[in-house]
Amino acid sequence: MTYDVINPATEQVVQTIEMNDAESANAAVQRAAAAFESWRTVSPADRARLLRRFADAVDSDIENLADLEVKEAGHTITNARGEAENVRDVLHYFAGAVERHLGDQIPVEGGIDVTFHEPLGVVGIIVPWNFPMPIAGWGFAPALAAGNTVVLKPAELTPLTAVRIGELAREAGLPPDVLQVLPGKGSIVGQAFTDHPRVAKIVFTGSSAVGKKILAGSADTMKRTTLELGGKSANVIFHDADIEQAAATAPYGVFDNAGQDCCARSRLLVQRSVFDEFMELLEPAIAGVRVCDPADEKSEMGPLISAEQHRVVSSFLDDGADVAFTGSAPNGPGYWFAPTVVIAGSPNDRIVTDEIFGPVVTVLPFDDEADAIRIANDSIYGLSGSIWTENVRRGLRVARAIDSGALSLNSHAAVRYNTPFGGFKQSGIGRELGPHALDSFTETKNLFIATT
Ligand code: TXE
Repeated sequence: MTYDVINPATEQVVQTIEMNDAESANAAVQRAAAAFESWRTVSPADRARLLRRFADAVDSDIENLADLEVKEAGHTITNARGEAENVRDVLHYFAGAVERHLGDQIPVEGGIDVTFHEPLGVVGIIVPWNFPMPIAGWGFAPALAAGNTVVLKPAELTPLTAVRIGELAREAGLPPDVLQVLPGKGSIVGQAFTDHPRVAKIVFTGSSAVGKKILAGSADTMKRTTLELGGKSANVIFHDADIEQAAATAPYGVFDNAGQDCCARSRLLVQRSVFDEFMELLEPAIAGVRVCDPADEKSEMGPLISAEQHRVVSSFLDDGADVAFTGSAPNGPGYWFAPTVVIAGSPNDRIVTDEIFGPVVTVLPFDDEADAIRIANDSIYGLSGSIWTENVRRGLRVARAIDSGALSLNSHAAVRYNTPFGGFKQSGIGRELGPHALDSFTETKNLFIATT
């Protein structure tokens, strides 16, 4: 079976790719299980050396990878370069981390007690289309560093960068079958990973619906899971914020990657006393977002990923949404959608509660700090969010009170390879990245050694 990868900015076919079936997915898992037996015995220092060579190979291919990301995902060229660099950096980070992943020596009676971090085995990584390169790297870099082997399924819409990264791994000298990239359908290849008894862990980023399916499907063989799912994060603007900066940056907190970002601050909470002032500043900021050909160095926002995603995002405005203002976007071809600001009606409206995954932000006024915290937490999700205030005490108080995994104060930057990332509530289970990520790719083994 083949699949046409479409450029979302032009609607032209970029490449036709061969899809794996369940049989080839199962065979790949068996090969990965065989490769694990030798990869687990490679010393951490030698694994680190190979991962650094892999990072160097990615580094020499950044322009090519970025070009593929622009074509298959519609990312702006500047973002796409940053995403390829992120794969390089995350490989270096976990190459460095694995030799510092220390066990414990615990005082006990009658002997010595020590702990080891043992690799899990085969890790299945299922990647979405919104950030194909970094999300793949956040899974395979710690998994490989810890001594696991990996089977990785990119999203149907965006397999090209993953396939190229798999080639770079081999060119850099990673042993065969240690990292296998298998384009295919979620319901076939992704499902095969979940069903296969030799897969020890699934790392999944995608919709909450599929995440729940994977969690249920993993129960039978007790697979470990890391799930990074949807979000409906809040950007909270207090009256004592730097209002100009908060308004100038608000578009980038939600419209990055055309809003197809699980961290998108798609609920804009503005204190009533500064509401009008803020909205007056927001309108020109939204108008200023440069939505154009993502290959253009000046582009700040590309198209949506597909005609289907365009239909889904448009449907949120079909229910009579109160649109305050919009930015601009090119006409077709391409799945373009102008940045759109909507004033919230009822807190139960779909546009307020559901992840839209497009460039639509809903504005909600609030009265005081308690009200802001209540609204921010009124969601089944808890992934990201921003708080804007010049009052440090307030900022810290509110940050502790919001049930969310990756917050920022007076900033929208919340995701870094060296800090933990993941969600509260239905935004997922577990944390990726940061100093503790290797824990979730290993089992702790305790050994007691008798001395008497
Ligand atoms: O996601 P899916 P879709 C949200 C976002 C978006 C919606 C739908 O709201 O509009 O989900 O996107 C694989 N077993 N997010 O349909 O289906 C699939 O092939 C195993 C948020 O693209 O969850 C792909 O590789 N795998 C999110 C991956 O799962 C299966 C990012 C994600 O696809 C499978 C993406 C199955 N049964 C979408 N079915 C985020 N957290 O950033 C599908 N897949």
